Order: sequence, then structure tokens, then C-alpha cells
Amino acid sequence: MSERSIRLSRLVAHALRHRPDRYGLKLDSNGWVEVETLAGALAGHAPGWSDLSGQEIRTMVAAADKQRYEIRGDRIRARYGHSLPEKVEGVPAVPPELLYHGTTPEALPRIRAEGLKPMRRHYVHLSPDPETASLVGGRRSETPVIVKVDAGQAHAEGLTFYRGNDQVWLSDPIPPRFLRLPDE
Ligand code: HQG
Repeated sequence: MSERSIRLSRLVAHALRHRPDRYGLKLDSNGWVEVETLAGALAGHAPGWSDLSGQEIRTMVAAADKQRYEIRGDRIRARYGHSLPEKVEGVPAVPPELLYHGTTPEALPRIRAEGLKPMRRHYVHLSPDPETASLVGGRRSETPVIVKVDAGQAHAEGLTFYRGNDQVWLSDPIPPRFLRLPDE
């Protein structure tokens, strides 16, 4: 990906996950907005992007290494990561038996005590395999640690899970009894 499309992906993440209001945008209750509306809003409000087109956003999404965005027809939304004031509703899905969460060693005591929390986002973010979890934890620590999640059991006991994309599962807060921490 070019340096410009990496910057564009960050800008789109800010608008679609966190602060659409900063760009004069309103998303629907599932986080969707028209691609052309997004391009116009970013062109009008984001310094340095006055020449942005809907086509450039489509090209960036198609070429991206991570499936952060979904485009359906005329509309686009972020697949995960939201922290908007209004909660974006996911579509519930049945998770695999085991999921993984990559984090920092420093977070483990709190995770052990209170479970996995969404923190500033709407949902807890989980990975389908330890390798992906390690990459996620590696964003925050040079020595990431992996928490195993008994997702099948948690789902059987009523916790809701949602699909983000191939690499990302989402869930409501996960109590400690469904977690296996590295030293346990
Ligand atoms: C931690 C990226 C203390 C949690 C990634 C994490 C992902 C707790 C941090 C996506 C805790 C939140 C999301 C508790 C959880 N006490 N700390 N009880 N429960 N934490 O960034 O999962 O590149 O909001 O372990 O690939 O790291 O942006 O979540 O360290 O898919 O597309 O609180 O963001 O995708 O951090 O990452 P985040 P995350 P993108």
C-alpha cells in the first residue's frame, strides 16, 4: 500500500469508527454511509484531502492488507473498532470453540480480576488464532501475551459474539471464568 493510502485508511477509520461528527457525517445505526458522501465530507473537512474521490476510497479498500472496511453497493462501513457514542449493532454469530486475545503483560492482572473489557471500543476484539492475536498484542508491546478464550462455552452460557471479518471476532465483555491466562 502506498503511503497515501495508509494515511487515507487512518482518516477513514477516524471518520467511520470514532468521530464522524468532526467531518459533518452521520452514520446509520449499523455504521453505514454512502461512499460519495464520505469522500465529500473528508474532502471538505480534512486538511490536505480536498481532491479525495469516492473512487480513491474504493481503490484503498480493495488494496488494503486488512479488511477494515466493507463496501456494499453505494455504501461503506467499518467492520470493527467502533467507539462512536451510539453503539453500532453487530450481527450475532456462533464463535469457534476457542478464540484468542493478544495483549500486554501489564494488562494481565486487571484482565485476570475483571475479565476482557471493550475499553474505549464497543466490543472486545478477538482473534481466530494465536498468530493473529500475537500481531494484535504486538501493536502495544514488544512481548505480547495471549489470552485463550473459551468462546464456545461463553456462547453456550449466553454471551453474544459477532463477526468482524476473517481475522476479527467481536464480543460483549468476557468474565474471567472463560479466560485462560498465559501462566495458568
Ligand atoms: C486491553 C486493531 C485492562 C486489551 C487490532 C487491549 C484489533 C484490558 C486494550 C483491533 C482489559 C484495548 C482492536 C481489562 C482488555 N483491563 N486492559 N479488563 N480488557 N484490555 O486497541 O483488542 O489495525 O481497543 O487487551 O488488530 O488491542 O485498528 O483493542 O490491549 O483487531 O484495524 O485494553 O484494533 O485493528 O485496546 O485491538 P484496543 P485491541 P486495526
